[in-house]
Amino acid sequence: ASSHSKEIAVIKVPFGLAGARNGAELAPDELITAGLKREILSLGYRLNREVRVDCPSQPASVPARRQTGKHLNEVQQVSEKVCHEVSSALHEGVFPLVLGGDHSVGIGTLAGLTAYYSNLGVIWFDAHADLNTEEHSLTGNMHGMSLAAGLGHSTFNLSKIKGAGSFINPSKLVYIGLRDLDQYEKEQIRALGIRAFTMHDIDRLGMKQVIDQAINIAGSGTEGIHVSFDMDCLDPREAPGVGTPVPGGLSYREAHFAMECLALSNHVVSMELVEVNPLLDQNRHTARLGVGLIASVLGKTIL
Ligand code: NNH
Ligand code: MN
Ligand code: MN
Ligand code: MN
Repeated sequence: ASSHSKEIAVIKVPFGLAGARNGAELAPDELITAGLKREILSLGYRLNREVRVDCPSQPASVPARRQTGKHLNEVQQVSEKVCHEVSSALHEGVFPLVLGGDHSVGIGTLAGLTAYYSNLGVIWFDAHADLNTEEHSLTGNMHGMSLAAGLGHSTFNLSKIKGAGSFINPSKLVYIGLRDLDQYEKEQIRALGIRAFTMHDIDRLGMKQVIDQAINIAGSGTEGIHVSFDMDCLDPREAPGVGTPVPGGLSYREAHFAMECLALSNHVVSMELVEVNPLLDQNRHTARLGVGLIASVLGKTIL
């Protein structure tokens, strides 16, 4: 599967229990309402299927101890279902497009990708690094632990998910848009040597240099690039409808330009878009921006 395979599986994951506030569970429907399917079809893709993963909306029990991550059981259930849907699509040659949900959905996406790929590049667009473990997280929110799970650092990690393959290689992981890191996450990025393009780097180098280098790192010597797109990488003026807005983010054109370059690279094999929060949005603005960015990754051009 790659972005030139013209079949897409839209995998909707209405799960918001692992975020900082309610609302992300409403995003898959909001993205559909904002015109996602129309965009996909007008780009010449076939909608192979549209799956809605059944997600718990009320915790089955009192939240688990903070040290185990809040709502661990629910996150685990959702991760296994998402893993199954993503790996099924890949095995059929269909491009998986995962619609979160909060970013804990990314654990299941990575699990499903590693079921199929053993050498995957990942570009993680985010204001945050999502590298916390249960022990180091200051909030206990598992949307801040997705990459720790993907790399195998947290107790709940890919090895606990039925069907997942091996962990993500940190040397093939690239961040874009970071600006709000916990101390432990800073230490981890340094210790692991992860390429991290912070907002400072984007200001200094410009998005063209940043995305070219990111594609080079994640796309050379790998089977392809997975794009994990947390909408809070954008500036809150562009994307107000996210659970944890942080000032000083990507502009509209920086984000679109990065997506357009990814499309031109022909290396993208899957995408997820997470953390849209319709309850905090203004006139569906953030959802519509998310749809536009997905269209750009799938090859929409201005001319
Ligand atoms: N680092 C913080 C935490 O662990 C914030 C994470 N919030 C996110 N991540 N939105 O992308 O809770
Ligand atoms: Mn995130
Ligand atoms: Mn984030
Ligand atoms: Mn190449």
